[in-house]
Amino acid sequence: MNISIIQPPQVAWASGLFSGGPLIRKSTCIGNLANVFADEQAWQAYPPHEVVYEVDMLDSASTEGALYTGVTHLNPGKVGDEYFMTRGHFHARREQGEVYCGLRGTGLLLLQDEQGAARLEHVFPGSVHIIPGFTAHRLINTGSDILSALAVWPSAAGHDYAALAQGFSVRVVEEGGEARVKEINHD
Ligand code: PAN
Ligand code: ZN
Repeated sequence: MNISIIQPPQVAWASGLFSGGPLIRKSTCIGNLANVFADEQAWQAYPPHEVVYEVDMLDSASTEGALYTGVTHLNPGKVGDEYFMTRGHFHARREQGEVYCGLRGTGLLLLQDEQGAARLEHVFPGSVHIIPGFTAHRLINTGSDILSALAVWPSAAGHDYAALAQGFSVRVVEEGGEARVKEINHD
């Protein structure tokens, strides 16, 4: 028998950069994030093509039972006093979970259940985050470096952005040089 030994793709843990695999890259710019940040005027004042985050994903199988692997690189920055963050989503298949691992930079992972109850976890190099099903998730960069986090999730999970059109129930802003969590009342 002639068994071949395959060279897998690699991720550089310190930077989250992939090499050696077919990759798909998706950039999300300020202009793509309408109604995400609270300060509409500050958002309008940004060049729309300024990149907020990039996701590099291994181009792998999308069949039921398969897993996707991707790294999100979230730039440091603020819109008004609110830190740069990902759009955030529930999975279209609500019961499907995900694992995030912090690689570079510091920030927060905002988790919110379907009843609107939110919690936050610190993200840092080496942090491991178990995101259960039925839980929306968003990364927030509260540091001055790029925040990079590796994620593994079921290919069949899908993304539901519309369910959070009203927004999450907390916002994280800078106040006096520190991150402060503000609760939002949507009623
Ligand atoms: C991540 C996210 C990534 C970008 O790969 O998709 O951080 O965030 P948004 O999708 O909210 O723009 C993930 O959670 N996948 O399921
Ligand atoms: Zn997800």
